[in-house]
Amino acid sequence: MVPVDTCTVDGRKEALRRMLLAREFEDTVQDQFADGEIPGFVHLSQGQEAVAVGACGALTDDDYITSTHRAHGHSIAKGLDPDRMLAELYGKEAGYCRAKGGSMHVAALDEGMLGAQPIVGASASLAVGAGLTSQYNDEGWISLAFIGDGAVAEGQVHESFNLAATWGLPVVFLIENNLYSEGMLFEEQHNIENLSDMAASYGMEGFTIDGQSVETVYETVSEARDRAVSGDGPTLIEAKTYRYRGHFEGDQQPYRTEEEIEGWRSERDPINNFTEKLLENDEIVQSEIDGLREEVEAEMEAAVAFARNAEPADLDAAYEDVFVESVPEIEHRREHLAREEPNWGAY
Ligand SMILES: Cc1ncc(C[n+]2csc(CCOP(=O)(O)OP(=O)(O)O)c2C)c(N)n1
Ligand SMILES: [Mg+2]
Repeated sequence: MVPVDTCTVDGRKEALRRMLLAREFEDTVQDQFADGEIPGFVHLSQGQEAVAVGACGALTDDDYITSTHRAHGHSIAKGLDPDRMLAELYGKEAGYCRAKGGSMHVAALDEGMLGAQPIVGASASLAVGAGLTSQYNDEGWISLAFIGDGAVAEGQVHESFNLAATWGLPVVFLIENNLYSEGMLFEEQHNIENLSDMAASYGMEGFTIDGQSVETVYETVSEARDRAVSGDGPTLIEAKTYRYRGHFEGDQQPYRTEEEIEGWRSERDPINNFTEKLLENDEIVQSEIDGLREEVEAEMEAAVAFARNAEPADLDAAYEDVFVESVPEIEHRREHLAREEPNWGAY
């Protein structure tokens, strides 16, 4: 994959391509869900692509992300295969989790995606565990947690901030403040304007940034990554952004107006504004942009064909991957305890 280094022209074009792909992926999911092809429940993130692409672009292939119920954009930005992503959503065996995850639980451990976490706040704790692994084994990679603004009202997120800061873990906490938590407005849930102000109380660096600018997100996360790998601990970043669709597909959205949504779409769209900037700076020409759009459309058409034609999930496999069969370290400990303390099981 071409790196998303927004400090170079090629990197900026790649950032645009990935944002277009993330948008096309979700537009496709929106349509296929409406047509009844995708079962279950979906949460879309059109409008938030600059956060996903800027952040994942600043990571290496060895770094991990953790995500929320709104994870499609993050997964695509991390480089997951749209075919297997869509197959997962379609309930097919070829999906990343053999359809056991669906939209809200996609995980691809080999590709740096530790999992979408619909338990609000859990993405933070999971990233802390990963960061501890990297630090403990001196492995040099970092973890980045995508967290919603609503999740910042969860206790486990604060425990995660505290542990990561106290232990100096190589973690980046990236709050996507899309101004809503389900139907609750940001100001109904928080009494401060910038969530990154919380960083100081944990002894972390904190930044509030424009989440509609892929370059700003890329630069801020790159610096946070540098701090993390240098042993300078975690960073708390709040990226202000906006989702165009409802909390979930089907949400009637009584809590906001069509004008508000259109205002963000027409004035603050991360893809349109970035495209205009590249055109103004003579870094891209319109035919190239059209070509990129056609490329991602074709990629998603192929993904739909792949997902439709893939084998349905194997129902007999439902109980596989549920219980751990044997973990040598645990077996060893169990034997040791049984020898040393025959009654240990009674506790
Ligand atoms: C622990 C927990 N509490 C409540 C919910 C129900 N719930 C699902 S998404 C959501 C809102 C999350 O808002 P935010 O963190 O801002 O993320 P966004 O949906 O805006 O991406 C809530 C309350 C849940 N899934 N888990
Ligand atoms: Mg939110």
